[in-house]
Amino acid sequence: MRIPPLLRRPRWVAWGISLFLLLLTACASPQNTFGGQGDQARTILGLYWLLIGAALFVGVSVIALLLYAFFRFRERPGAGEPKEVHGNTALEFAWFLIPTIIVLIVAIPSWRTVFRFGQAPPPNALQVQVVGHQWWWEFRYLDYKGADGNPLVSGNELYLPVGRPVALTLRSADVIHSFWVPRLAGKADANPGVTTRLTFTPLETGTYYGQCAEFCGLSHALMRFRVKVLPAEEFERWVQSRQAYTLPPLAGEAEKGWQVFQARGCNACHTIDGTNARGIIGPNLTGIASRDGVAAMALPNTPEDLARWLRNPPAVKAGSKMPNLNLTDEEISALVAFLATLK
Ligand code: HEC
Ligand SMILES: [Cu+2]
Repeated sequence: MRIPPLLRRPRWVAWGISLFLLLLTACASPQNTFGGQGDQARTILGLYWLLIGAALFVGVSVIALLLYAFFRFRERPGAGEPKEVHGNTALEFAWFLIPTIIVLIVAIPSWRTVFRFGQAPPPNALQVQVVGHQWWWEFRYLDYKGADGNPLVSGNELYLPVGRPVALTLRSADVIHSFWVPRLAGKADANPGVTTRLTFTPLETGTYYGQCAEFCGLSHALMRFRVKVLPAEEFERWVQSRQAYTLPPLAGEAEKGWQVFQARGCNACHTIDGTNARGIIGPNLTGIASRDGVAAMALPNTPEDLARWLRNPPAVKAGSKMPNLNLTDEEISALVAFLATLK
């Protein structure tokens, strides 16, 4: 068998294979629009395949007809002048009708999807208010009141029960942000002064990665979050534990850290449920120890990274609204020990 010329160059083959493998790595990404673990993401994915199908059909047919015309009607010796034609009613009718049908096949389901997800949320939907901040996310569970009578709040991690529709109302405390969890739903802008809505149903339990999808300043790329979709009972347990939250018994370093927390004014900006720390400038720190990351997932949640954050926040996230508080090493390690108790 003859080997095609391209395959006779091993280096090219190696490049081709590496490029293909590189493309494949994109498939495993946690922020993948091909996941479809939410009803909205799944429906949009269906539309996507329909569109790709229609585009492939058009592309392949046009190229095939073109190739046919090239070879069928190419100049042949002694064939003389080609025949001139003036219009062909059947052909013209066909190339009006076929594209119209294709446009309708694509447009009708798209239209229906837009209207389906634009409807008012069902009455059993969980109501959560999402507030975008430079550069972190606040989630307020309007259906559940904490011990102080205000809605429960979580920072940078949204907890949802699986299979129940969730009605998000979004706004921003400063500039325009965009809430996006590719595996669950489409994007929704969070604007200052205007409320937008996003309703979807998470279909599978798991941890889903989200990301601000609208440029919102220096640390926009570090404005990430996670959605934890839990079995219904586990979600209820989370709500109950949050409603009854109090500081665990503190001793040693952790006890000292709680003193530093109050003395250094952390409580002016941060809330810890069940304590006198009621600040609302920064994320609610209740349960920070069980979070996947710190500073809107800019860093993993390890003692070393937490210490790095506390030592100089703007060095981790340019422009951070948490200032460098010039904490001493002792203060930092006491704070890290204290924060580790907030499960
Ligand atoms: C002037 C207000 C302010 C003060 C004071 C402040 N913080 Fe913050 N803090 C913030 C803001 C705003 C963020 C969010 C920054 C970001 O992610 O961009 C933050 C983030 C954090 C985070 C990460 C939270 C998360 O959800 O990932 C921790 C932990 C934290 N602060 C601890 C502290 C401690 C401990 C102190 C006291 C030594 C303190 N902060 C003092 C405003 C403040
Ligand atoms: Cu943003």
